[in-house]
Amino acid sequence: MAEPFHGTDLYNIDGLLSDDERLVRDNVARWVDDRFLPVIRDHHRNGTFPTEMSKELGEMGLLGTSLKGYGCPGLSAVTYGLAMEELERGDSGLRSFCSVQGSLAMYPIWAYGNERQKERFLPKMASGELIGCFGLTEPDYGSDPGGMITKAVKDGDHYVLSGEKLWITNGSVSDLAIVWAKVGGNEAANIRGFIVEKGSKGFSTYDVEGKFSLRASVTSGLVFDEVRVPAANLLEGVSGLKGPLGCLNQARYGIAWGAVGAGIACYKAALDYSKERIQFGKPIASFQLVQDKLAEMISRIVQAQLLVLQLGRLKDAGKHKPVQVSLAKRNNVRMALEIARTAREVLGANGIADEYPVFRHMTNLESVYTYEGTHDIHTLIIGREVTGIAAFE
Ligand code: TGC
Ligand code: FAD
Repeated sequence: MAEPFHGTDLYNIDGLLSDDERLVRDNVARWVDDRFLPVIRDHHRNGTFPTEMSKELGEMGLLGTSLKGYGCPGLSAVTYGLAMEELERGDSGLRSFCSVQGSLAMYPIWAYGNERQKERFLPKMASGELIGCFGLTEPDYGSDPGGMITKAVKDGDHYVLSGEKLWITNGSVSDLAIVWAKVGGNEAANIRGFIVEKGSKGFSTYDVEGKFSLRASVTSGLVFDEVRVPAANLLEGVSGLKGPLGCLNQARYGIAWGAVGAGIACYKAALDYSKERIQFGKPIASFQLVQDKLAEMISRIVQAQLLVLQLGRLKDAGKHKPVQVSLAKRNNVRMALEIARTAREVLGANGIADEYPVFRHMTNLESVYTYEGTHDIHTLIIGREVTGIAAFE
């Protein structure tokens, strides 16, 4: 069994981790190397995700990693982040699967649901027996989810749900969807969350075809044609946009770590390749221009690792703020995307072939740059924090 690659640790960041944190990270790293990397190329070519691996992910504690109780592992935020970094070293689609399950489908039940809902759904979701998705984005409302038009009308002991959600990760393979809809008027304050179960009459899904990015991830549309959802499936504990945004804080945190993994995969591919590829009679690694690229990549990775580690420590101490999550997501995803593009250049023509992971990561990262709040939306969140002036409209 190969040892996990730690060749980016120029700053002994390993020494800042506890034994338990390293243990979980190394176990996830081995699983990614032994179980996931051998199959990802075919899944990427075929546009499929190995959903059957969900139970293995559950056994490793990667579904709802930092949630406590109800069969969830209750591990630290840093441990969760390290695990996401290793998963995304495999593929952004793998980290997406776990982000959506843990942070966007389980978290709202855990944070806003009642005891009955938690006991009914969370243990089976933690084990990977039940899969969930998160329906916030609509065809006409992406960055501005407060404008959503999906609505839920109370009718006796049910709500009748009508509308459509688009770009929903895991949508068509999910047993349940967390769906955000307005009850009453058009104000964002009326947004409520519902657990919509697969098989509900009037609830259908379709898959987005022709994706060039996140090919090894299921992306779907959800259609609600007067779906009768039992009132018992309302998430009672929250109303307004802060419900879904609270979930996004968790998922964006995981992405900030995950992007480091994608960056490391591309850096390692470029480093290895540059030592083996001979041009003008020498390994290309001996040319100053190539070393400049490698030095830039490793510098950016170290900075990103230190950023998320400090964010994780703040989160574990209960002292982090959403704007810090925005800053880390924005910084680290751009870092990873730029590293992927540079690594592609170092690999020359081989950079566009799927024998190497670089182009796959590069195209994946285009989605990661856009979802969970686009790069520019996070710019505006930071801008609002530092100026006190919102520039969204
Ligand atoms: P704004 O006035 O700022 O806030 C409305 C209410 O929400 C509260 N709030 C937050 N609460 C928790 N966490 C946060 N990060 C929060 N940010 C704001 C706020 O306090 C307020 O509460 P209250 O009590 O006063 O009502 O809202 P706004 O309409 O101005 O919007 C702000 C904006 C643009 C930043 C927000 O809409 C936004 O973040 N837009 C981006 C949308 C987005 O990220 N969508 C992601 C969809 S899910 C996804 O992409 C999954 S990909 C999954 C994968 O495969 O990994
Ligand atoms: P738009 O909001 O239309 O933005 C288009 C461009 O305009 C962007 O560059 C944006 O930055 C810019 N822009 C928008 N508003 C402003 C502004 N005020 N100021 C300056 N620039 C602005 N959503 C879910 O709910 N659940 C999921 O599971 C999910 N999974 C996804 C998986 C994939 C593969 C992808 C690609 C998306 C997924 N999404 C999901 C949707 C994702 O969150 C949205 O794509 C994202 O929020 C952006 O919305 P949009 O695509 O409609 O872009």
